[in-house]
Amino acid sequence: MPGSRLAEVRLPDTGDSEAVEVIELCAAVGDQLGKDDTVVLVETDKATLEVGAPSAGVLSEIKVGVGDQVVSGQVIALYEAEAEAEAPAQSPVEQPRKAGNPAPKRPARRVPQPPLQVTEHSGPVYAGPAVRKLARELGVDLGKVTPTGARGRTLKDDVKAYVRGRLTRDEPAPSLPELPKVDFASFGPIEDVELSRIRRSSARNLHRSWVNIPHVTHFDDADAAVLSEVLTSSREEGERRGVKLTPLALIMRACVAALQAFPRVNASLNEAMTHWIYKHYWHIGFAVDTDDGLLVPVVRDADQKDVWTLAEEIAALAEKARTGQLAPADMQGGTFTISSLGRIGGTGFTPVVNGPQAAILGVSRLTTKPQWNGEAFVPHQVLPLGLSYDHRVVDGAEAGRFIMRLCEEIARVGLE
Ligand code: CAO
Repeated sequence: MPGSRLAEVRLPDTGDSEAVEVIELCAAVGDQLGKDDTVVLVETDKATLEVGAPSAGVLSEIKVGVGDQVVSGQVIALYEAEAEAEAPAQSPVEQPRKAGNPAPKRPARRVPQPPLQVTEHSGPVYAGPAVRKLARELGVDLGKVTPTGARGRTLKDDVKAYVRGRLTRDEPAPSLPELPKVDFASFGPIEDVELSRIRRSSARNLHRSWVNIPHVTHFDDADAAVLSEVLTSSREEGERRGVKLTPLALIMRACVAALQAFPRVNASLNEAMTHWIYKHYWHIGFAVDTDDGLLVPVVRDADQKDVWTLAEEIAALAEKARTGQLAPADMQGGTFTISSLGRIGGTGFTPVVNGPQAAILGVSRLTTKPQWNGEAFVPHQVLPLGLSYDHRVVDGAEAGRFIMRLCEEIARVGLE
């Protein structure tokens, strides 16, 4: 192409130290690309990323195929960049695509994604090379493994779960009875709506946590008089700072103090269940309710931030979650999670632990309850809490002490 030059499309920093898988080729050689038009889709554990052309041009070579594992910085494709475009070496920021939303404009031609292998056992097996390598090493027939990945893909965890199941076959099998299949349409009109990627991913994560983690939930009410007072008295300062203080920032601050006093609640069990991994950092995740499902961004180093900074970061991350802008790194490394349904309502609930974390705090609506003061019932403002924890990591008594401490921290929370 006269006046053009060969430029590269590289995989940007995915925030993942491991390779990620190419799940779709969205353009073909010869296609005219606009700036940021998607060339391939890659999938990390948490999100799907579109890798786009940094500038307009004509695609001349795609260096990867569906199922390939690629790493940050790797050249994905080459294209003849148009002369007027000042093309940087790589697209500056790749945003995860909000599931359910249409992809940005891209060339009409799409390369179909074939099944990677067909086995004689149970139909097509969709699995990447790393999964296949693991299966080969362990002598596992992938056709016998139940896939739990998006669109029926077999994941490494599925292979490991299959092997674990085989090894413990002589012991009482943790087999799950299947729910009955019901022909709903035979009882009345139905609508069949596909789940968004986020919903499918959170369904898998919740199921994995639920079946792997022995959950116990401990309930208590924290005295919320001071917390309410702080929220009211901080309004003016919040307006000055341009930050709205919500209960979550104060609760997060209190959680960090309690977690520091009870390090096991911030720990995880290793895979072999022989060691506790104590984390000397306090990265706190919080559940965000979005139109496309549940997302859990993480406030890093929450122990080093005052409540105003926490409030600012919570608001920014929640906004990113709701607009489909969270990067994988925003959702990684959490050591404890808070699920706050306070603004919605409810008197209590049992959140599901975000494994391999040890515990999750469910926060319900601030309310006023009668409390006996020795002579009479007096109104008492409380914040209802439900701490679900992995009973393999945290003992019941320890969880009880943790939540007592958390209640004390909430009862004296301040603006420091
Ligand atoms: N009790 C009473 N009111 C509460 C409250 C509580 N426990 N928590 C928050 N509120 C109030 C705030 O004070 C604020 O009130 P005003 O508008 O009158 O000032 C209002 O609710 C809105 O707060 P918010 O939601 O904007 O801010 P937040 O920091 O408390 O929460 C976030 C942020 C992202 C956690 C929340 O918006 C959200 O998405 N929650 C849903 C989480 C969820 O889906 N969990 C279920 C997961 S399954 O385990």
